[in-house]
Amino acid sequence: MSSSCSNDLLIVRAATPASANVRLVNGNKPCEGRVEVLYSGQWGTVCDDGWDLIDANVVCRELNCGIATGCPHSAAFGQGSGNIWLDDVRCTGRETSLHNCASAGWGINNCAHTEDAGVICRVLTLQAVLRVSIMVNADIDPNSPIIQQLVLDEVSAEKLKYFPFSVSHLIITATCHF
Ligand SMILES: [Ca+2]
Ligand SMILES: [Ca+2]
Repeated sequence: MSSSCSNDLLIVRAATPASANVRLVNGNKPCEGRVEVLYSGQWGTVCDDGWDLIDANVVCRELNCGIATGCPHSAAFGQGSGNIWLDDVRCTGRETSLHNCASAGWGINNCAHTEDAGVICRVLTLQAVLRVSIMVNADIDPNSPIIQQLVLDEVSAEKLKYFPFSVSHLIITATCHF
């Protein structure tokens, strides 16, 4: 009367730092490095005075890089050059951008580049398994790319919005009945 099949589809969403205003330089991985902020059209560094995990966490979140596990001081990721834009940074942790955190003021500092601040972020990953059931006519191959894409589109649009965190790997088990 009925038969079924299952397809395992894998969606990989790589964490890619994306922000116009802050960047991480000279890290070994994409989500770590010396913190640089863009202000007045120029990139500059952040002084490590008062630089802590709360501040680093704001940067990690702004970059879609998960949570901060480190806030290294003393130019751990090398010394920058040019402006030292921020000093005595005092984020509350609720800011959506480092630009919104309290500090001594743009360009006001008593620092040298030997004190450049860094961050180490850890990308939160979730392995989510969604079981999707679809109905197809017997003359349609449920393994065809078109059907698989339809399932993916449906899941991407309707289901992913319920995940409040970034999904790095999504395994869809599509069960097909016909
Ligand atoms: Ca601080
Ligand atoms: Ca200072």
